[in-house]
Amino acid sequence: MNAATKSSELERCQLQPGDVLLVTDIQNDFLPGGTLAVAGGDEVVPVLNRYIDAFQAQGLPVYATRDWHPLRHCSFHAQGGPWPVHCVAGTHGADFAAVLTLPPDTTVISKATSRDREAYSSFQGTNLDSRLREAGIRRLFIGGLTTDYCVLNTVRDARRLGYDVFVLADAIRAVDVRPGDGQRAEAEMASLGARRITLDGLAA
Ligand code: VGL
Ligand code: ZN
Repeated sequence: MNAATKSSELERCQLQPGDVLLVTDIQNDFLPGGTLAVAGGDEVVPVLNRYIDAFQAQGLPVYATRDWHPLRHCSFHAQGGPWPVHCVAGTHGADFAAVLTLPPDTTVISKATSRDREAYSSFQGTNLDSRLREAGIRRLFIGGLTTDYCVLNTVRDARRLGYDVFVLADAIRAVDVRPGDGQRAEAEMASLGARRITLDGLAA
């Protein structure tokens, strides 16, 4: 158990209609062996599979986001950006991890698809908000990669847009470019009113 999940502020919660699971960027390039591997990124996959089972068991929807960059995306080193080449659309590195058990009816949201624009939030430049509204979604359960970029920025937008947010504290990992970035991101999300749960906190 990592330091984050030891926090006392974990909640319990019962899944209900209007809930959605948002599986964030579980793509080969963010996992060990990938070009932008996140430490422990593989550890969240079996946990997310259990969240997927829990949502499926209740007939609740699962959405999966993916970083989906064109070649020469502005975020890549050769273009002056902060990152190595990663998650180029249509490549193996951009594929969802094979061990992730996404349901066949998963809604896939691709982000950061324009060459000259970075988008860490899954709401930015996508139709995620309208998809969720059309589906009557009120509460967003978000896990995946990375705590300090996509998860953080998606939670910021979700709270601004009025969604209730639960961060899956046992199913996120940070890039931690600067040590402590992941911890600071978790603190900011909590300050924005995002609640934290773990698998144990999901009532059957
Ligand atoms: C992300 C780094 C680079 C993310 C995307 O989705 O968290 N992080 N590109
Ligand atoms: Zn990216």
